[in-house]
Amino acid sequence: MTGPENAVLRLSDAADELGIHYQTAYRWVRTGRLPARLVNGEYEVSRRDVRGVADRLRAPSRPIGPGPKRLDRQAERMHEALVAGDEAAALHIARRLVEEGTSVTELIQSVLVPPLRRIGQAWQDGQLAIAVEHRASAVVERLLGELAPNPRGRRRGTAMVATVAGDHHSLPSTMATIALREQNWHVHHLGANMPADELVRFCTEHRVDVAVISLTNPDVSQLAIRVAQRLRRVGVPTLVGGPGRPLTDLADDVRTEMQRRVN
Ligand code: B12
Repeated sequence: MTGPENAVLRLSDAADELGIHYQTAYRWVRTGRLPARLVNGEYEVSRRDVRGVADRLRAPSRPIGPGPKRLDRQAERMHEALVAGDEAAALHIARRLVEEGTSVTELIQSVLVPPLRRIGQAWQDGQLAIAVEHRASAVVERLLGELAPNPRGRRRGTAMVATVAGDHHSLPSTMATIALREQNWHVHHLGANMPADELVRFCTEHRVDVAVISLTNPDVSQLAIRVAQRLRRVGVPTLVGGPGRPLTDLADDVRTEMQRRVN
């Protein structure tokens, strides 16, 4: 499937690209499986959405996971477990959701990030001790270590994930690493606080296809942008991102960034 990510396709062309009959594509639009816009009586589909559907078709089938209400309830229980420092309970909640078919990326996004943000906010507002926040972050680090996915099949390419020098927020970079590994990327996770020169050298020496710089400390955002520019100059497509954009979109973002280089 080639062509710019933001191109708009007619439904019949989208069906061809997906290798399905027009009627099937039409049914998928009606049921919401393939997002489309009706323009002058004809459906239009973005290539980005076609690729998303194609990826889901290729992905190994999983049992259908718990719905948003259950995830919300479990996020509430996760919050209680993390505030109490109850690691066994936190691990139990996470393991059960994964057994029920939740992807680790979805678990991160829907069940771990909301309580972590709440805990962070409560610390900021002086309602929770810094020790409680640190303990919660440490529990999540270990929990993610336990659940780290290791999918089979051909790798999509090699990625590097890190934060730049001066950004000590390692947890978001661990999460980005997991999101990519779950999408079958081979990931070099260099962790937090990476000196710029070393980071650039590593990516060129290790034939990295895409670099992801996780940015949480706003004091170093200019440095992160400069490192991204240097990496792009040496031919490594690079994304810089942090709080705000969900990791469930990271694989799509990576593809768009790589496509930008091709075009
Ligand atoms: C834990 C923490 C720390 C720990 C980090 C420990 C660790 N191992 O990571 C320590 C103590 C080191 C720390 C230090 C500091 N911190 Co701090 N920290 C936090 C805290 C409480 C939680 C951060 C966290 O892990 N959140 C949970 C994560 C998982 O959620 P998230 O950030 O949304 O993460 C998502 C994205 O990052 C995304 N993502 C990750 N990579 C990528 C890449 C791409 C391309 C994309 C699209 C997405 C993406 O994935 C994650 C999941 O969706 C936050 C408070 C908060 N409300 O978040 C402050 C916070 C981030 N820290 C802050 C600050 C200012 C600091 C300090 C400068 C000083 C201070 N006030 O303590 C120092 C800086 C140290 C340094 N040099 O980096 C600020 C940032 C302010 C801002 N953004 O404007 C915050 C928001 C608190 C605040 N308001 O004061 N901190």
